[in-house]
Amino acid sequence: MDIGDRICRECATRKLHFSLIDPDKQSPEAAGKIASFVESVGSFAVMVGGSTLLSQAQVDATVMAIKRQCELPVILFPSGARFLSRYADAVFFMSLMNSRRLEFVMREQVAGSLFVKQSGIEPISMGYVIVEPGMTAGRIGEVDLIKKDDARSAVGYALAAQFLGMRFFYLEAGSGASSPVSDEMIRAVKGQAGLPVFVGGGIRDAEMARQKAAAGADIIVTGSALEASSDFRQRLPGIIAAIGGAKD
Ligand code: 1GP
Repeated sequence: MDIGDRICRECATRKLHFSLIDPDKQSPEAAGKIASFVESVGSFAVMVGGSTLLSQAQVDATVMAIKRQCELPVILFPSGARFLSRYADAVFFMSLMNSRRLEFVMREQVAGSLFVKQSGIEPISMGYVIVEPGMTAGRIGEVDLIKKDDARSAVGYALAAQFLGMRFFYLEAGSGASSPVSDEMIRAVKGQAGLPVFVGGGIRDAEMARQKAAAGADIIVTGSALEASSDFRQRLPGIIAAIGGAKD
């Protein structure tokens, strides 16, 4: 079964946690150790990506180190075609739907599509939108941020993603956001759209993760805090347990 199918099947019955590792934030070896840790505490997949990557070689080295140290699916979360790695299992083939730049909406996808086909990594289609505060991803992606309280726009993007045939939808507040996407926005999106919803950006503890899952998030993504703080390593099992216990 391919990875997209596995995610769909699993998130039909339970909430999932994905760990985001940014190759720019630590050495490949350290990334491998983080991946081994997140696997041991029940994260479902490792996403690899970031807004400030330097080279494909940097992504390749990080993906290979992760693959050496853990057996979770490794899914690219790319900021551009030049950061794809043939060593990953899959790629979120996503459009940054609320960017003002055609590059991030469609041109980078066109530039990377033949590489994805020839390397055999599995493309998993996703509509990706950035909500206030947006952080680095919002700035670099030249995004017309969705206002925090504008659930109606978020619903519009989610339905557009669904009608365009995308498989997943991602509500992103930006890595390191001071506050995550609101419960109201998640509830509104899940109330209207029929596709699994990722929520990430600024989710730092078990209670926040539980609330987002209870509001309807199917998949919770955490990233930067994991890289920066060993304290978070102690908290990650609690976050994963809280997501697992959450009810919509
Ligand atoms: C960023 O949503 C992810 O794309 C993760 O955000 O680094 O704040 O956990 P954090």
